[in-house]
Amino acid sequence: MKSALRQLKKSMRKKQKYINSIVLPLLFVLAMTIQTHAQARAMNQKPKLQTARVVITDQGYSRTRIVLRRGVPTRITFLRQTDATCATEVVIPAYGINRSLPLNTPIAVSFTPKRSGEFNFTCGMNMMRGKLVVQ
Ligand SMILES: [Cu+2]
Repeated sequence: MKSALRQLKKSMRKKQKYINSIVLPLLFVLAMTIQTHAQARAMNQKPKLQTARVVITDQGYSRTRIVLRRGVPTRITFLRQTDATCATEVVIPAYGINRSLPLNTPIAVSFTPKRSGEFNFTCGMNMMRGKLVVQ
């Protein structure tokens, strides 16, 4: 009788050891995996719109490099604040865009970058230049 009880205790202890060594680590890995997947999904979610703003002053374009994500609808707002440069229009040849920029009037240019690479935006005479970097 006593030995049977001891046997039972022993087997329960074994079971507990088994749970500690196998099941708990598995649960931990499972939890980590679920969390990692959730994070990856959140990071992969595409924004609905990406925007940038370029101001044109006596110094030229306020920025000459705009990094964009491929496949995400894009709106770039150009604002010309000076008559001293020739940037009275903006041209983005890769997207067939050619818009005039009236003084002190924000002009929004919209497109969706389909290919990765570097594409110019320029003034009407291709003298002032900036780059769209599509990744
Ligand atoms: Cu020019």
